[in-house]
Amino acid sequence: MRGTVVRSTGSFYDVLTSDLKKHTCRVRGKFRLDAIKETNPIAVGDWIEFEPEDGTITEIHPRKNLIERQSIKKKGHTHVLAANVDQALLIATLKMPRTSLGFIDRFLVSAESFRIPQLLIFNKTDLLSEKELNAASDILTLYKSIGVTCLSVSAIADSDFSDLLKLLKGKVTLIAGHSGVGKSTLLNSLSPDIEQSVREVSDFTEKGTHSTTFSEMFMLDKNTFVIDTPGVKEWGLAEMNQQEISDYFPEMREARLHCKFGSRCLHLNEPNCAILELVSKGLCAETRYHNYINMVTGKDNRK
Ligand SMILES: Nc1nc2c(ncn2[C@@H]2O[C@H](COP(=O)(O)OP(=O)(O)OP(=O)(O)O)[C@@H](O)[C@H]2O)c(=O)[nH]1
Ligand SMILES: [Mg+2]
Ligand SMILES: [Zn+2]
Repeated sequence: MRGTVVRSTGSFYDVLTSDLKKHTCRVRGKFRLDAIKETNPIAVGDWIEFEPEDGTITEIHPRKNLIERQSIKKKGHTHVLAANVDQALLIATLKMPRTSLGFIDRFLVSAESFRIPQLLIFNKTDLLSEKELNAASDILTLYKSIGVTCLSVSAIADSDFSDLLKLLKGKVTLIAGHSGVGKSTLLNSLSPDIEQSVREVSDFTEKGTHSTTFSEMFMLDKNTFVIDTPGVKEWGLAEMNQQEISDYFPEMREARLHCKFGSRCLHLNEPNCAILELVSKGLCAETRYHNYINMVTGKDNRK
C-alpha cells in the first residue's frame, strides 16, 4: 500500500494513505540503505510502500526533491528535513532570537539548489519598534527583489492569517527556522486541528530547549500540508561545488555567464568578473555577496 510519511521518530513512522488514514510503520530486517549518507534515510514527506498487515516498509519511491543540511553530529552526513515539498518557508525573527542574514541566505541557497520556491516570513512583529519594523521591511524588500515570497506576521497578535493561508493553499510546505522563532505557534494559529506544544520560557539563549523534537506533517485541507520541524541552530550547506553556488543566487545567475573565466570564475577577485561588476553597481546586495563569499570559501558562518 502506498502512503506518505507524516512523522518520523527514527524507530517508527506515521504514514498517511490516500483515504486519510494513519498507519504506524517500521523498517525491519534486511531493508537497509547502507550506501546512503543521510542520518535519516526515510524522512517526512517520503512516498513509501508498506504491508498494511504489519506496517513493514518495503519500498521508498524516488524523491522529487528534498531539503537537507549538513549534520552537525556526524561529519560528512546530511540530515534530510523533509522530502517531496512544493515550497520551503523560513520563519525568521529580528529578535528573540535574532536570525542572521547568513542563516537566511544559506537556507535559501539550499532550497534553490533543488529549485524549491522559497518563502520568508518575519514573525513576532508585535515585539518590534517602528525603527525595527522598518529594518524588517527593508530586508523583505531585498528578498522580494530576488523572487522570494515575503510576509511579516505576529503569530500571537494577528487574528487574520488569510494572506499566509493563500500562499500555502494546495501545496506541501516545509516550515523551518531557529528554535523559538514561533514555527509551532504560527501553525497552531492556522488550524484548530494543530496542537503543537510551544515553549513557555522566554530565554531563547538557553541551550537544548527545543519544543518540537520531530518533524511532522499536518493537513490543513485535503490538498494542503505543512511540515513543522525542530528548530535548527546552524544551517550547514550540504556539499556543493564552489562553482555551482552562484547559480543558486538568482540575482547572479544570468550575469555569471558573462564572466571572463566563464564557469570557472568564483567571483572573488578575478578580472572582468560580471558579478563583481553587479556588486559595484549595487545590483547585488552587499550582504548577499558577503554571504556568497563565506559559502564559497567555507568560512564558518553558520549561525
Ligand atoms: N511576542 C511573540 N512571541 C511569540 C510569537 N510567536 C511565538 N512566540 C513565542 O515564542 C516562543 C517559541 O515559540 P514556538 O512556537 O515554540 O517556537 P518554535 O519555532 O516552534 O521552536 P522549536 O520547536 O524549539 O523549534 C513561545 O514562547 C511563543 O509564545 C509572536 O508572534 N510574538
Ligand atoms: Mg516548534
Ligand atoms: Zn565572476
